[in-house]
Amino acid sequence: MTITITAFERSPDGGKGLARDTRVRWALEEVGQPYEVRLVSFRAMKEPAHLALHPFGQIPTYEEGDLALFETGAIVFHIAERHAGLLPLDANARARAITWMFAALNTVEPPILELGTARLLEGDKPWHAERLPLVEDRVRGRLNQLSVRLSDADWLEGAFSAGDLLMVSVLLRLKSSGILDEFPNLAAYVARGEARPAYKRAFAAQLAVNTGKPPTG
Ligand code: GTB
Repeated sequence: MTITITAFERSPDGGKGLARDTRVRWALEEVGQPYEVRLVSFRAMKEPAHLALHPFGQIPTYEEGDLALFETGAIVFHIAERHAGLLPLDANARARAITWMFAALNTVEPPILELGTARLLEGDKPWHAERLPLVEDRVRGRLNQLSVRLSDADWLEGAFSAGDLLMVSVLLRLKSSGILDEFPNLAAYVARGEARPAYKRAFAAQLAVNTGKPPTG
């Protein structure tokens, strides 16, 4: 059955791979599932046809036969459940990998998103200079805890899993901030994720959309 996802017709990041379709592309590449992409404009995302797929008018969505999903966590989980390669077979190891998926989205991503909001949308506010260091320190606090737990391991729970896929995707958003480099083991962890052939294919595919040039390599 054909898998179709949605992505920005033109991503505000110009192809840096930070929009959330990249996570879904990456998961599909890891498990070797071909997929099609329907590109949507910001206006189309708020129209009834797209709202029927995604109640919040966002990307990405995932369609496969009768099934339509939204929320990257749910989509990556669905892909990982249906195809080998993203979740361990051992029941306890699988539960721990799933725990890391939730941790990435519920515990690590929120302060990172808050930092993005503070930087991008609050720069003109009179309290911006006072608030920004507080928000940055909240991110540092989380990264410090994650860094301690990862220690010198390659991945969070044994072999690479959907938990790592989401955690690396979340941390990638920090690359331009310099904060990630304060935690060398996390910077190396993210680099390991980016070096995976499946990530490279996913990144190239979204870049091609945003540059109008076909993927190379
Ligand atoms: N919780 C949802 C999920 O995980 O799927 C969040 C989905 C979401 O935020 N989608 C964004 C969207 O559709 C795109 S990814 N926004 C349009 C809207 O809400 O109207 C967020 C995103 C956008 C842009 C950049 N960027 O340019 O760097 C990075 C991330």
